[in-house]
Amino acid sequence: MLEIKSYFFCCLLRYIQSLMDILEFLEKSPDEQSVLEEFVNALVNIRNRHNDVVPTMAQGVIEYKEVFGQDPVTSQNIQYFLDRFYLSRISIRMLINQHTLVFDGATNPVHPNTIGSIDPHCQVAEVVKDAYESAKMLCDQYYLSSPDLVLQELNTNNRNQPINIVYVPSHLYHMLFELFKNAMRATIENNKEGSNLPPIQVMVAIGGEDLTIKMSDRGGGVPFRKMENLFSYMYSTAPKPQMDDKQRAPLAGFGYGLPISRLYAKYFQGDLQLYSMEGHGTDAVIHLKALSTDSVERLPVFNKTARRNYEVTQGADDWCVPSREPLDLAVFRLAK
Ligand code: W6P
Repeated sequence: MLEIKSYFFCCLLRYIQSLMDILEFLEKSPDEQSVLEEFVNALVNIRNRHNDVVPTMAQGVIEYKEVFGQDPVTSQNIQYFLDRFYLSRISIRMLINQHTLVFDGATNPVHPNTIGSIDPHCQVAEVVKDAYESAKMLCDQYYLSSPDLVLQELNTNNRNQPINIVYVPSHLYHMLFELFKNAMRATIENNKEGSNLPPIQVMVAIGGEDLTIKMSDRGGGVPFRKMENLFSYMYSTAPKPQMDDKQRAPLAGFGYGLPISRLYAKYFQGDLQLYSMEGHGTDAVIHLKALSTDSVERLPVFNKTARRNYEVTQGADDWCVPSREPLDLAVFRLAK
């Protein structure tokens, strides 16, 4: 038990340290240049201190499972806590990044028009291509082939203009990279013998309210019963596979890529959803706000409702026949 808690306590101690680092500045004058520089250094220090929070928490969940096993109630509680915890983390790190970049004074030579990490004209298709190329590189390394990309843009608002929105390109890249890795792995695993891999199709559309990105693969899909697990912190963590060769890291399949990508989408009032047709393939859809006035920060608050979520122990399921592995499949697997 002590060992399990140590991962979480380790994180907690670091948050206390960071709070104390910040409180130091209460007595200092923001008008002094040296204090401003010190503050930026403190922020950089804090950011680095918390770099590995996600893998550390994941390790805690893995060890919890080894001792107590996994059950739907615990899974739901962990889901509730980590979704809110990681959304807060996305927010505070965005704020730190923004401060350090803006107070650094230098413009980004590659993207001179960005304001901190925000691009007022983020060209969505360009980010799609970048994320595709990075995932393709990993895929080629691991599988020695990769599916093509078919990218289509529908700008009904402004014909012939590349679709662009005010957004944080690194967030969009993070989501797309994660989706591409999953789509590529499914495509290859489902077309083992075939030399003609079906391409991954991406459609970008913008309307009056929404910007939507749909990524379709023909990777055979995921059974409906298992869809929820793709976003589960408890069910999607497995011990890190032993990698003898760093060059051949598996493409996806462990870690928190999908749930955290969904949080990035939700952070600016969007969402990320998966629709699958088992036997065919999967559509991953990122919904974002087209208008910057709608893209406001979405943050968890700690109020009575939140407190109740931590206090009340969930009752038993009130539906008969719990969803489980189909029996014949389980028997089939044992027979194999
Ligand atoms: C799959 C599973 C998945 C997750 C996320 C994105 C695409 C896909 N395709 O088969």
